[in-house]
Amino acid sequence: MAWSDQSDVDERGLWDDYDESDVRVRPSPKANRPRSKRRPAHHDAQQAFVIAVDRGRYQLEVASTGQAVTAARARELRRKQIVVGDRVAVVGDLSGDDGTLGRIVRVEPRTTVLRRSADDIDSVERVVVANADRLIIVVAAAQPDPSLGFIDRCIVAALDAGIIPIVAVTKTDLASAAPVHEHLAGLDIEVLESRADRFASDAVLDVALGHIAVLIGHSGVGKSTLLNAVVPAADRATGHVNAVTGRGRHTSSSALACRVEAISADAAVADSGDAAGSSGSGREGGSAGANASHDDNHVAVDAQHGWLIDTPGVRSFGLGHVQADRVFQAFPDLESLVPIVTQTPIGQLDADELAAGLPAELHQRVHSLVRVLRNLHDRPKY
Ligand SMILES: Nc1nc2c(ncn2[C@@H]2O[C@H](COP(=O)(O)OP(=O)(O)O)[C@@H](O)[C@H]2O)c(=O)[nH]1
Ligand SMILES: [Mg+2]
Repeated sequence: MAWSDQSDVDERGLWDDYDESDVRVRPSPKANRPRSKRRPAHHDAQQAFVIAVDRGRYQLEVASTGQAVTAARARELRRKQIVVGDRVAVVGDLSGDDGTLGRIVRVEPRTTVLRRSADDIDSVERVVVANADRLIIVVAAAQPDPSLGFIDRCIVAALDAGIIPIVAVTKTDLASAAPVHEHLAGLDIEVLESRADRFASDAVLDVALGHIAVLIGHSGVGKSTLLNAVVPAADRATGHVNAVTGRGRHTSSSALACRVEAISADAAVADSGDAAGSSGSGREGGSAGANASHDDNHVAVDAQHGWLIDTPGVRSFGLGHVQADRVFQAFPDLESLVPIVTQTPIGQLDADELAAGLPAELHQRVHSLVRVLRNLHDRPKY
C-alpha cells in the first residue's frame, strides 16, 4: 500500500545514517524518563552571600538589599557543595519574612577554597570556607598553650590557597605572646595580640574591612570571643562548646559570617541611638536593611565593608595537596635555596648548613622554612 511504502522509505531515509553505536542505553529505566535539558536561565536571580549553613538550609544576605533570607538549594545544583563565603544566585521569596524560603540556583566560581583535612569523624577533606582572602590564625598565649606546629600548617594552607595569613594571640592577660612572636620572627606575618581587658577588635576589624577574613584555630582559643568584640550584634556563643547561630546545637562543621563595617560618623550616631547599645567597632549588617553601598555584583566587600567568619574548632588542615615547592611562596627571599632543598630528602635538611652561605638576617627564616617543610613531610596530627 502506498502509505506503507511511503512510510518505509521515510523510515529508511531517517535511520540509514544510524547504527548501534548511536543507541544510548541508560542503566536505570527510572532515569529514562524524557527530561528537558534546558534549565531556566533565572534572569531574575539575585546575588547573595552565604553566611551560615545548617541542615540543608542556607542563611544568605542578599547583595542588593542587605536582607537576610533563608534558602534551600535547587535540585539542578545536584550535589554541589555550598559553604559559608560562597557567592550564589537566589530566586524566590527574598522578603526574609518568617516561613519564606528562597532557592539557590547557582554557585558562582570561587576565588579561594579553604579545606580542612579528614579527621576521626570524617574521612574526606571538606571545604570550610569559600572566597576568603585573609586567614586569622588564632592561638591562645595560654589555656590552651599555643600550638606552634598548627600555626605553621595554617600558614602553609593559607599561602597555598592564595590567602594572606595573620596570627592573633589571645589571652595575653594570662601569659606572654613572646614565644609566638619568636616563632614567627623569620616570617613576614602580622601578629596581633588580644586580652580580656583589651580585645584586638580594632586590629581585627582592620584586617577584615575590604576582605573576607576567617578566624581559625583550636576550640577554646577565643575565636568567638574575638568575633563578639568586633561584632557585638553577632552574640556568638562562647565557652567550651561551640554553639552555632545561637541555637545551642553543637556542630563540628558550621561557620558563621558576620558583616563588618568601618566605624563612620554615621555608624557612631546610629550606634549611640541604638537601645542595644553596641558600642563596638563593627556592626552586623544583616539587620541593617537596604544599604546604598550594597551592589549587585560585589557582595558588599569594599574599603568600608567586609566579612568576618567564625569557624568551629578546626584541628588540622589538609596539606596533602600542597606541594613542597609551593611553600617557597612564603619565602621568596630564599629562592636561591630551591634547588638544594628540593633535591635533598627532607629528613636530611640541615638548617644551619643551609643558612651558612646566607646573610645573618636570613638565618631565622631558613630555620622557619625547614620547620615548615618538615611539618609538611611528617603530617602530624594536631
Ligand atoms: N583570660 C582570657 N580568656 C579569654 C580570652 N578570650 C577568650 N577567653 C575565654 O576563653 C574561652 C573560650 O573562648 P571562645 O571564644 O568560646 O573560644 P573558641 O572556641 O575559639 O570560639 C571562654 O571562656 C572565653 O571567655 C582572653 O583574651 N583572656
Ligand atoms: Mg567558638
